[in-house]
Amino acid sequence: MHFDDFDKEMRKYEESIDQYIPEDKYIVVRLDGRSFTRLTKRVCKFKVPFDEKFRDLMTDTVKSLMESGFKIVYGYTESDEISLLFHPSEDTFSRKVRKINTTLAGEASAAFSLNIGQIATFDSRVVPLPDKKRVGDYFRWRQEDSLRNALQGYCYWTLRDEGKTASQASRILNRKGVKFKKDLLAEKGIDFDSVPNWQRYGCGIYFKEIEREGFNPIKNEKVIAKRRELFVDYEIPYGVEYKDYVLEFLEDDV
Ligand SMILES: Nc1nc2c(ncn2[C@@H]2O[C@H](COP(=O)(O)OP(=O)(O)OP(=O)(O)O)[C@@H](O)[C@H]2O)c(=O)[nH]1
Ligand SMILES: [Mg+2]
Repeated sequence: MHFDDFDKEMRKYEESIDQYIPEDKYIVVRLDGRSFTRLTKRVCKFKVPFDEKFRDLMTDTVKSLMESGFKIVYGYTESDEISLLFHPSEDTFSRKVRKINTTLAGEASAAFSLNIGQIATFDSRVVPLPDKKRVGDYFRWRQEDSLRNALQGYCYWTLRDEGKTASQASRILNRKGVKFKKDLLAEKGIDFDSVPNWQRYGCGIYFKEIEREGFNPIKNEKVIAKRRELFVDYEIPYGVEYKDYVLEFLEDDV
């Protein structure tokens, strides 16, 4: 059989489960560290419940992803997960799900592994969203997840610090609401509403236009050069305001 025919015949199997994100859907991609409970507790012994070194590894990974060639206008990270918002005009790989997922999971795993000095991997899923309202809801959802995790983490580690075993601490917190948990922390002198913003709400990463002073040796004069630099926001707004904050990035001129 001629190779071209053979190629066509075989490729149809490879392409049989390919999916594409329609042009009228917004693209968000979420990546999550694989078995990071083990990595953060046993392998690297990061501080609990939060460690700035771990946070910086995550924000550096988001920066690598935002510079990897896709039109990503906003990145968000909390715990071991990353969410990326694509510009509506994104058409890399014809918006093929397989290519987007595998490329970004590969980039994130490589960047994080190089920075930490050992193998660490991320999974990736594309989340197609129907409209701006849902884009806003998506990011508010992940922010609520961050807030819930932070409160749980503070309570759990406070109980562990005072000598409770893992199962005792989990039992005490099982099915308890926000008020119970905040009161528990208050009794131990921790005002949960005052813990650092990034721990409760996560970090936002976006491009900022920076003006840098340069020198033109031909004209022998100072020049102002504009360039886009990635900026990490550790003080992102919460709730409805966060939604407006995120949606503005969709208006970015890429
Ligand atoms: N010590 C420490 N751990 C952290 C920090 N941020 C996130 N983690 C841990 O990262 C883990 C993330 O949880 P998951 O993604 O649900 O669990 P996982 O073990 O990665 O499991 P899979 O994602 O299903 O592979 C949790 O155990 C968190 O406690 C941090 O700043 N310090
Ligand atoms: Mg994980």
